Amino acid sequence: MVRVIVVTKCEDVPTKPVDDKPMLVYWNLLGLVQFNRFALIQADVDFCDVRIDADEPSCANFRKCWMDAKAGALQDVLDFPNLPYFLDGHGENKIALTQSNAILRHIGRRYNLMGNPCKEHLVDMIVDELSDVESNITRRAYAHGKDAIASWYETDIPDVMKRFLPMIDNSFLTGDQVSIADCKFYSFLYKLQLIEDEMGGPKTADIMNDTVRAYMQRFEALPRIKAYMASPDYQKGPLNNRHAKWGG
Ligand SMILES: N[C@@H](CCC(=O)N[C@@H](CS)C(=O)NCC(=O)O)C(=O)O
Repeated sequence: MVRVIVVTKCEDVPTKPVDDKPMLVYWNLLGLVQFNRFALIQADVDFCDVRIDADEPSCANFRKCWMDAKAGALQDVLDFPNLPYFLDGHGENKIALTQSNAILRHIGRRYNLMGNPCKEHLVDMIVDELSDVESNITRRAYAHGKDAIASWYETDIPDVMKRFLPMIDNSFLTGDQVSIADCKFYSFLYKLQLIEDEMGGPKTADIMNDTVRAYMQRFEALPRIKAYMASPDYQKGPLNNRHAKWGG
């Protein structure tokens, strides 16, 4: 079960779990958090999905709510204050984590979402590989905009997908069991789909092909993911903050 909380005031940025529920905190967007939300949902964790509203880029308070909390109360809570962050437990059992992949791995280990135990090394590798690839989208979205993303998509993505395709033929990435790598990969494919839609449909031969579509449907058909996606708690966008040149 998920409880969504939208935060607009610095003092509401969480410094500890509320009602003993784990808290996943990020901007009010998908960016580096959608895959962590999927992982918590698939693991059936009762958690708070805290979304900090950055406000309008033109306003004096833009991102201020977060920046004030980061410079203030969170200094003693997080070793490396950043977004996203994840809080769970108290006292000796306290977890306070930043780095989206560290959070994802923590969820994977704690809630048995690492897939087949013989393939955990592949899960680790895929998660980091996807971060490298996705950083191309983020960088271009904030610094350049739509055309730069479209041309990167056309030149680089066919080769990226060629490497993933053999892994997803009739299965999840590392076999029959879904893992955190699938949460991250689905969220990556979701971004590719947005890019294609933005480009007015597929311009590059066969990236979102039958195998990819079947894989996405396999993930979407997981009962908890399916129920989540049909609920008002599921966030479809935006991808980026409002000051981005694309996806904001
Ligand atoms: N490598 C970090 C990157 C974190 C990051 O760049 N966070 C951005 C949002 S995508 C942010 O706005 N952080 C808040 C800050 O820099 O104060 C991760 O994967 O979590």
